[in-house]
Amino acid sequence: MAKESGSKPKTGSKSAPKSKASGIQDDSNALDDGYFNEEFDPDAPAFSESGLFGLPHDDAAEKAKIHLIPVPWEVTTSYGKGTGNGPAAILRASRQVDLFDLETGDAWKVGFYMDPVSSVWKKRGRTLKEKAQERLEFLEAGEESASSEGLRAEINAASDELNAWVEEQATAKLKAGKIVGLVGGDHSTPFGLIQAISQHLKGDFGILHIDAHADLRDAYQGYTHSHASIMNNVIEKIKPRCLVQIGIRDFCREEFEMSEKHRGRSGDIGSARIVTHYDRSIKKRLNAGESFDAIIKEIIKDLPKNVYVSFDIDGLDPALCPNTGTPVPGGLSFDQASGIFSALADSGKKIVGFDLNEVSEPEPGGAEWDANVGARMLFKLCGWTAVTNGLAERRV
Ligand SMILES: [Mn+2]
Repeated sequence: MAKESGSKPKTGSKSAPKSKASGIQDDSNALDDGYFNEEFDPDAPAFSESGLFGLPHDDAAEKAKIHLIPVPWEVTTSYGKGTGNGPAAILRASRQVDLFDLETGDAWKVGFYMDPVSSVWKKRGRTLKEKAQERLEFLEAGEESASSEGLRAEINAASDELNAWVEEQATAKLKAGKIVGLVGGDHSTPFGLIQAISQHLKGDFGILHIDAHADLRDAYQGYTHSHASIMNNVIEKIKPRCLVQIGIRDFCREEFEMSEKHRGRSGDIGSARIVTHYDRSIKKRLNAGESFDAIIKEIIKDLPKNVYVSFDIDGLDPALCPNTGTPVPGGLSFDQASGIFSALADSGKKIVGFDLNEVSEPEPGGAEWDANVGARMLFKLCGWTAVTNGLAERRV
């Protein structure tokens, strides 16, 4: 049963959770480093002011193994809006998520912690979004003018600053031995995190990119760090060992050609720079009777052991994210997407970091469906990250 936020937690009604009837070795000592005291009841309703997933936040920053950086930024989004408040919406919705998971068991015990949302970046993002809107009006009226060019330069400079800030936050956490994820915001936000992880691993990692869009544009509307250019920037400036894309169904010729140009031979680890698996190609194989599990198993063979997951929620069926910035028909089901993470675990790969982006806040008075799905996907990402790093035991 789902938990209700706002009700009083039943602290002290049970002792600390023990490793339960999972048929696996009791590893509760390995997981319990004191983050969760005896008062914490994982099955009780969450506090309305509690941390991510209703976990307590006293000492959480220090003790939790998985740290998330919220980035309330959507300056370059072009169509819908609301992803700037994604982190706050996900935090609220996350308190409804039950902690015990059929697949990852009690992985939550390693601690999943999200930093407070930066009010400085939130305010700055909001101001710049208005300026981007102003520039769009200039562009729609005709040519780029001196004043619209000034706005473009200002936004590009701010994006560089944001990337530097994210990189600095992430590097500090990596040095403190944390595993780092990021919650957007639009899809431009994880650049600094990917940069930090690349430096931490000396470039030895590949990217698994789940998205409706290829995000391979060489700048979009004049913005170097546009949400539509993230993977182009990552390929050109960070140079991971490879980029494997899943769910792609909305892209332009330039992006198609970039993918073709960089395509390596499938299965040849190291030479495969970009391998794009179009949604249509996967659906055709499913329609012809292949299993999703078999297809995914083959797809992830192109990835090296260290995998960074970049997850745009619009990679899912838009029924699961109707308010995202740029929804596209088609896409993955929730179970297919989380099945990709279990497939990574099956194949002995390690999730070295991740981002979840483009989750939208609810419309005023509307349901928080997008954030609910986003929070549950984030929980799966955190859980499988703990498992693939050997911090928690999977149940099945
Ligand atoms: Mn997208």
